[in-house]
Amino acid sequence: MTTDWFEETLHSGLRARLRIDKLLYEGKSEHQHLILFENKEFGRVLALNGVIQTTERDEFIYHEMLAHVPILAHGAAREILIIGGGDGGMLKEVLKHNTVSRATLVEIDASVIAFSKEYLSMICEEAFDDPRTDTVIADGVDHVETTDQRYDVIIVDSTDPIGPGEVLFTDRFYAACKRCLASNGVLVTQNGVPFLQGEELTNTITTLRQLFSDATCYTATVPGYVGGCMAFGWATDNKSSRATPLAELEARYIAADVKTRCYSPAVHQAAFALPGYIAEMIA
Ligand code: AG3
Repeated sequence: MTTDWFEETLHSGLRARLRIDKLLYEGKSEHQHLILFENKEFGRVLALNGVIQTTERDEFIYHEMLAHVPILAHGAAREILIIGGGDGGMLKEVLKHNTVSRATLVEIDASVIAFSKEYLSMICEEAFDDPRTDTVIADGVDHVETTDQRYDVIIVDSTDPIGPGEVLFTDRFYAACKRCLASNGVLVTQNGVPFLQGEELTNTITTLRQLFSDATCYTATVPGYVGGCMAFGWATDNKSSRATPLAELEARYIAADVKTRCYSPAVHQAAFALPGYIAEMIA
């Protein structure tokens, strides 16, 4: 019997391999190549164009840290926009806040959503059926450039800047996000693993600093994204969001009554303490 391995092809000098214990799906959509398999350590693993997007076992770390940090720092977020995130994991976290009145998810690839409902229901749960969910199949850049809606929090749950995700790392896109943020709005972005993708982080934060009065990044370690911690971009014109005192975050967290396994107010604050090599990248 031969053993099949999935090899991630994201980084040029590093190849991570995960054993394919059971292949559940493999195919091509209009936009990308999809593979879903079962792995002993990670459970179900979804990769797009050869890059791991989410796994059953560690998705909570990434989704909780990109959803609850901006929402609880904002303190009164009602309108949320998710760009990408077709697996529904981010949507599920956002909807845990009953103060959220609408979550708009803009995904370019309808097949990822259909696919996730079928094979990744443990990740998206009932999120796509929530009455507060507005699913839009469209180009993320077009949406932020043309929508009349204003959002309190925008979460860019993108792929890496290759293929369809590339435009979500441009000056044009970030400026358009700013256009549709409400006052006091917060933008957060998926920015890769700084140890291996430092240039990406430098470029994003440099651009965000030109657009917003407060722009930085915070980090979380997600085991399925190899190469060290992940960086998340943070941008807002309300400097006090990032400075929200711990006691206030705790009060908001308790009031929100969200169940989390990674996020806590203390983890939230600590995530903004940057290791020197990352601070240097965005200096
Ligand atoms: N999208 C982020 C995947 C980033 C992987 N990048 C990497 N390993 N550098 C995740 C979508 C989950 N909703």
